[in-house]
Amino acid sequence: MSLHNPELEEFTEIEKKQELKEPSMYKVLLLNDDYTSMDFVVDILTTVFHKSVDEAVQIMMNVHKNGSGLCGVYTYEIAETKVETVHSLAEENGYPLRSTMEKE
Ligand code: TYC
Repeated sequence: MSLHNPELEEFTEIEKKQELKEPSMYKVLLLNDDYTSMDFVVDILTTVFHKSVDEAVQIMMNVHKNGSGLCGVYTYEIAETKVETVHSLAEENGYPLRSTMEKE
């Protein structure tokens, strides 16, 4: 079936090329807000993003001053899971903290 369908042949060629490439990488960013406590953001950065306390404080202050900041760069599924984890922990703790992902 597929051998005589030129559209499908082209599609499988593109797929083959994509499989040979390195995976696309995604930045995970934290966004500032006026209500999430600084301590909670530092906890998120140490537990979800595995930063040292010093680095977590630096990133948190950068987000606080500049509106957003980089937490890490991951493959699509890992980045998506980090964003979801930040949102569930924030909701469980009553904070509006938001996180987003951006293709590099
Ligand atoms: N702006 C918050 C405050 O003053 C702290 C904060 C930092 C919130 C980083 C979110 O991603 C954030 N309590």
